[in-house]
Amino acid sequence: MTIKLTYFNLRGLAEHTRYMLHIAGVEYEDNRYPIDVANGFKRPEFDADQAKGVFDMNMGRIPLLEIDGQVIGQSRPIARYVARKYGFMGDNDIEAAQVDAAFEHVKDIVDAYQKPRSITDEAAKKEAIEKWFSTDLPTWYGKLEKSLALTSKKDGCAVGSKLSLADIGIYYLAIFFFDDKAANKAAWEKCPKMKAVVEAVANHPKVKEWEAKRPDTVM
Ligand SMILES: N[C@@H](CCC(=O)N[C@@H](CS)C(=O)NCC(=O)O)C(=O)O
Repeated sequence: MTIKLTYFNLRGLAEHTRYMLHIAGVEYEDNRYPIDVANGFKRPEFDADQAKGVFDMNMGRIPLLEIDGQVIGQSRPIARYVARKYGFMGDNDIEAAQVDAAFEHVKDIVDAYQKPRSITDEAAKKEAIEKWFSTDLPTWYGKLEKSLALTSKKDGCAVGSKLSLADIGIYYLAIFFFDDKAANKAAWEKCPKMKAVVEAVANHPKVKEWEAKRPDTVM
């Protein structure tokens, strides 16, 4: 089987999948389009292929996953496909749905952050972002914590008793997603279940190996 994951040379929307493929020891082509983030996100090679229709299956966008020439679009269906195929969806159908739900909880938090982030007035934005990290995010994490208490069967696992896509999603949110990493950490460190998940993923030997090996990118 040949597997090719296409995205920019960024973590972005492909990294959950890259973590799982690396942890599972799957051989795949990690195809990365160059992108110059510092200069207005220029990506001439991507633009040329987009114009040629290379990404038409995915409405002109990436990531794309190709398995023996068959193409899947959309980052979350790609992540779920890989999670199902390589054992990151829990131990049964209920756990699979719970993993999926926890992955959506994380997305809800990410989506909620877009509101303060997109305020155009600079002073109002600063105030809203301060409130986000001091009040809103701790509230979200408190809710996530209560949910994990009901789905986790082992310390360090969001759902059931094995590493899942939910753990990868929570870890990514805790470590890489927010610009203000210190304020984010101050919030999740107060949530023991979430903290245990973050630490379990961070200390996974294959996660450490991937983070040491992967290209160093700004996002
Ligand atoms: N909902 C899609 C969004 C995909 C998306 O917006 N990809 C961006 C890169 S992060 C893209 O390819 N944009 C096309 C462009 O910039 O022209 C997903 O999660 O995969």
